Amino acid sequence: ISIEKFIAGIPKAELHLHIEGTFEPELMFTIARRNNLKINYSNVDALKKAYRFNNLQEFLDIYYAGASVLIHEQDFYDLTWAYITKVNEQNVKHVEIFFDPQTHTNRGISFDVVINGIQRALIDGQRKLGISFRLIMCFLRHLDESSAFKTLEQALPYKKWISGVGLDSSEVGNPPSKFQKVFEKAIEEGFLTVAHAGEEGPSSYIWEAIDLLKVIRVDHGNRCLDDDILVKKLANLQIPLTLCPLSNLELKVVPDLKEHPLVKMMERNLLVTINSDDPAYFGGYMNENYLAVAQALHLSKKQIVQLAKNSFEASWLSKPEKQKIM
Ligand code: ES4
Ligand code: ZN
Repeated sequence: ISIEKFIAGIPKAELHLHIEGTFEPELMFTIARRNNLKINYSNVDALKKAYRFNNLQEFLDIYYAGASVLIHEQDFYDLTWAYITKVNEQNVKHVEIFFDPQTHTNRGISFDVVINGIQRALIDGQRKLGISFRLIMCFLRHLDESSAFKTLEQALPYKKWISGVGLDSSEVGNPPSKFQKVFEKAIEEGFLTVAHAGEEGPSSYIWEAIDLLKVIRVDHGNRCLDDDILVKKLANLQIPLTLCPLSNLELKVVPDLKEHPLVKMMERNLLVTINSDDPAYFGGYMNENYLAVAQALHLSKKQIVQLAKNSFEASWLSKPEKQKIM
């Protein structure tokens, strides 16, 4: 059995996925046209050619521009449903997805429109395809604390749909400490917490995410290997890291997948998982991410199975739900 088929056959969970990052160029043009909006590129091929990034910020500029054609609830439904059908083909059984409300509310789209479209597609995915899900609301860290507080207020009526809050966007210069009070309030309101940390930022940002934001999972966390005490803490507490190999390659977080820290992390007993981050922009969904690291790092079948097991272990499914799937 080929490594491709082996990976495709294993049930997997996706824990680090920005729904706005699943916006495929073809769907982007379709939705732009029906909303009478112009895209800065003349066609799908021209748009795809722009997907070459030297760092996180160059990607974010294009990602926010792409998301700006999403206007109606049906647009958010179509975006999410396209992702769900894609993961269904890849034997992904459970997804925990991020959405960025401020990307939309800042251009006049109401919070309700965004969450209603996403939630309805997730419910359909559960009913029709048996894919379970959690929804995580991310604050944009390049915006200020008061904007994050306002977003948290808007989320309160939807508490039963939102399992947790996260932190994404431009990392360097926007440390977790900037959002300590917002996360404190979110925890009081019953949300779980995660944060992007140590993608481009230093290992001290991972410490802040754990100590100040009380995160129970770290998104990326690549830079933790710079700090031996931090590695021991993450391993002892089995705080999961949601790694995104093709994202790291495309954003030049690693120069080559052969340099990816995944195996070093496994050797240090860290609970690491493989995820796709923004698959429409980085050239691969879950199976492509697994395959790319399996080939670059010569992973054994045992290691691949371990990574898939980790994805359920690190998920927010309840114990009985985990036992049913794993
Ligand atoms: C993101 Cl790869 C990445 N890093 C930080 N913020 C993000 N938002 C969407 N993708
Ligand atoms: Zn991310």
